[in-house]
Amino acid sequence: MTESNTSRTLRESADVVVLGAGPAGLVLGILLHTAGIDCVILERASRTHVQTRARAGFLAPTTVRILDRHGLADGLHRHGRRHGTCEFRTEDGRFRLDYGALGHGGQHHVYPQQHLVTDLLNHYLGLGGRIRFRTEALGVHDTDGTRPSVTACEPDGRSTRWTARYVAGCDGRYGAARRSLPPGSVRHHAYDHGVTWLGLLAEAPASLDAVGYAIHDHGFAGHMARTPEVTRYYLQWERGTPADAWPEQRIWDELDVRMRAAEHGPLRRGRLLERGVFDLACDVVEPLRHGPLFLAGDAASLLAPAAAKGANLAVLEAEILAEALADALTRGDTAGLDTYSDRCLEHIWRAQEFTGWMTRLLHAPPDRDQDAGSFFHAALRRSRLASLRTSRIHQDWFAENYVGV
Ligand code: RFL
Repeated sequence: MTESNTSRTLRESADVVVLGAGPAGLVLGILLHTAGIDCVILERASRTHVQTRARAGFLAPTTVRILDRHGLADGLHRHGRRHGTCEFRTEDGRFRLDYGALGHGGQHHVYPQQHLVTDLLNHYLGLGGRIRFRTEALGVHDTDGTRPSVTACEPDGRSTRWTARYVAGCDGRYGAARRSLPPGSVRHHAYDHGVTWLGLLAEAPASLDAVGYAIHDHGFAGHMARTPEVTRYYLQWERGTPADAWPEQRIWDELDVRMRAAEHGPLRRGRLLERGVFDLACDVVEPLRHGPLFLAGDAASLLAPAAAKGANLAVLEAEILAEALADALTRGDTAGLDTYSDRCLEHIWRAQEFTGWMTRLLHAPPDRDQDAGSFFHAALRRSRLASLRTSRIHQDWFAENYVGV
């Protein structure tokens, strides 16, 4: 509701102001709106940008259950594909794990994040949900009191001050929510795995019917299906090298080498639609709350994409937070808000642990011949893989963690 309107600052209010329209913010917005809570989503990017930003693709069974529970999984069931196999390629040959038949028998659904975001957005708008695109939150204020506010920059350059009962920071690692946490109010645990990846989207069908993880002296290479026409590839990349440093031909040749295409079959090549360089770094904010400001998704914790956990955690946290906010606003029961951080951190640390384990499994330290320590770590990695290849108990553990959040 607009409270007053001056030429300089527009004043508005909502019970919950949600920052960011990624998976976390949209699921949260839908569940709050459905519970009759007055909320608004402020999103920095345009609608087109939000609906076309390619990122995740592997959704865990828990995520699908949550989306099913709230009637949000129609598109996913119609167009997504089930997936339950991964293949490791190393100097010792290759082996496959049918993780969908191991552990608790969980499979992924492969459904590109931008399609999920489009479905969520359409659902939210269909409910009459309020969202402001191209509106950047600049800061969250008054978080030491009970009436926080958010300053935001509108598409026309004017600023708005939103007052709220609660603010949900779902605006990622570099968003306004994190920036607005007063110094010393939370702990920030950051860790850099020391590895950089070049992420690629290729206009080409998948080259194998499995997630491919290739470990090579040149570095890691990965293959993940997205849609029948588009496949994601990864190349371990020298830190500091720009994404466009290599021509397409060289990238495909290097993927061939690392994925050992000569031995195991050719890769289906296609135009590279997108390239992005990112460091395998991770962090956790603890607790995920400062007064009436709550963090969810990448704003709460960033995970390296080695184990495909980020979007899954974002959806899980959004559901937990929505329930807690609805209890607080409709019944005055704040117990859920008080335990929100601890409940989510349990899942986050478990996901961080497995992601760290995957990262150490997939990356041979460079220059291993020159450095005794590097040789030692490479030998540990090889032994870890041998255990995964041969031990059913290890495989069950892997499967449970690989699809779980
Ligand atoms: P998002 O999706 O980043 O959305 C945040 C939104 O906030 C907006 N925003 C702001 N809005 C207003 N004011 C501000 N000041 C703002 N600052 C930012 C942004 O425009 C954006 O729209 O965060 P969310 O919702 O927390 O979701 C997290 C996931 O997007 C992320 O964890 C995953 O993409 C990670 N990830 C994967 N996760 C999986 O579960 N499975 C996967 O297969 C998987 N593959 C991946 C991935 C991440 C990747 N990247 C980004 C390196 C593959 C890749 C390549």
